Amino acid sequence: MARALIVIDMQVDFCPGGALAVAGGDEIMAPINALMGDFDAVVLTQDWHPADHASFAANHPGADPFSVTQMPYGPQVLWPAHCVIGTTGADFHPGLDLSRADLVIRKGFRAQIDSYSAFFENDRRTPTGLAGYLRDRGLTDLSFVGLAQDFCVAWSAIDAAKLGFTATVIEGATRAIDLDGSRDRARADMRAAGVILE
Ligand code: VGL
Ligand code: ZN
Repeated sequence: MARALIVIDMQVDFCPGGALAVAGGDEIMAPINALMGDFDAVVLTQDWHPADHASFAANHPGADPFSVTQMPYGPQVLWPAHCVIGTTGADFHPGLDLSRADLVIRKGFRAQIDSYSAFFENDRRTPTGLAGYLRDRGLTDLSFVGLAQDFCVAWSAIDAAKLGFTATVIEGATRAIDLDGSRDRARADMRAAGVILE
């Protein structure tokens, strides 16, 4: 049984001062770096959106950031523009140790569809390819850390459990956006899906 640490979206825009800052996002850099040595593999995800991405409120005239719209694939929160391809905000936070990463997987690069999960885009059907990579390497036991606990971390961990991986979220190495109770909901959804919260 080989173990992978999946580090979700530790990028400039999700840390204090960034376009979609998660409170305390920078506090988890050191704990995440310290965890890397305990695993057989380290995978980083990188939220990676074109400027015309459909998840940006600015691309929906009259819509406020953090409002919800209907997409062909279901409800979608409209975010402030963030992690735009080629901008500093899309870079990994300078405090993150990149030297141990075996794989960087980018997600959200299609303009018409968001991708919270590291495994499937928000239509819940389009795979990112990560499951195949992990299975090919025999990495069956996955621990999730990073940002944001109630969106990309939760969706990734729930998909991992559904796909048959052992999925753990190391809560002390995550921080949440907490939009209208989304943190509590995400924790309940993760538990219901068989994700271990530790
Ligand atoms: C995320 C909202 C939009 C995340 C990414 O990393 O949790 N949240 N894009
Ligand atoms: Zn995003």
